[in-house]
Amino acid sequence: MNVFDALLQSTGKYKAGYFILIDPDKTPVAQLPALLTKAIEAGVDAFLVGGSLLLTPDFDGYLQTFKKYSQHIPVIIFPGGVHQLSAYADGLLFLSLLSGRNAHHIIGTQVIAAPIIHRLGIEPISTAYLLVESGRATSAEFMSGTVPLPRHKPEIAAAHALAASYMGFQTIYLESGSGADHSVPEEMISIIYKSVSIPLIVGGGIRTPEVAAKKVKAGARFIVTGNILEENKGSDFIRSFVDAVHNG
Ligand code: 1GP
Repeated sequence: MNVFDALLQSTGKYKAGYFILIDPDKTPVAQLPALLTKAIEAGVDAFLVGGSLLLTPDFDGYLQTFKKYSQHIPVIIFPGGVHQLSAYADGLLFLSLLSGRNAHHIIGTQVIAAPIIHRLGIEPISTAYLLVESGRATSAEFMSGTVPLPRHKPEIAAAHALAASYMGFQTIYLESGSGADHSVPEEMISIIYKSVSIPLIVGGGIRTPEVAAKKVKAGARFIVTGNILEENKGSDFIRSFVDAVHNG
């Protein structure tokens, strides 16, 4: 079974699955053993690895260490660009920035990446990436040079989600951006959830288990947090997120 289907199955007994995003530029390789052990003990469902810049050299080496400590938990690349590809992951989010109107980020980068992904033999998880306005400009917004979806226009977001579903994407990632002031509004998640049957990943600016649970109640199938766990939180903190996401 492929990685994404296996994840849907392994988290099927919960309301939603919980992913932790680890940015190699913020988490040095030496911190991985302790962080991953803690996260696995707490019950996370998958690790996402990537960042907007990736200044850390030797992405392969980073992922090799990652895989050494990730045990049975899937490691999925969340790439900020074609330089973030590696054979030492279980899969990658094959992102298309459908909320933007920059063809390079909708199909250009994907054409460059596809033959490399094929050669590396990692599983691409076709993902419609929808950036949502969240207060101050986020890295994803700035780096992609695109205008995010207006946060108070859920019907526009829902139209994008429907288009993504008709285009055959496996999943939709509703993204407020790393460290966002405001997370994706529940109203938007809920309208999209009612419009499409493909699973929704929701991330960006989620800082408490209570907020994570609200996203799950609104229809998120997977929750992603990044920044909050880079602040050296203990396993009890991670477990409180796991519980909130699993139980909604
Ligand atoms: C960013 O959705 C992820 O791409 C996670 O965001 O770092 O704000 O949790 P945070």
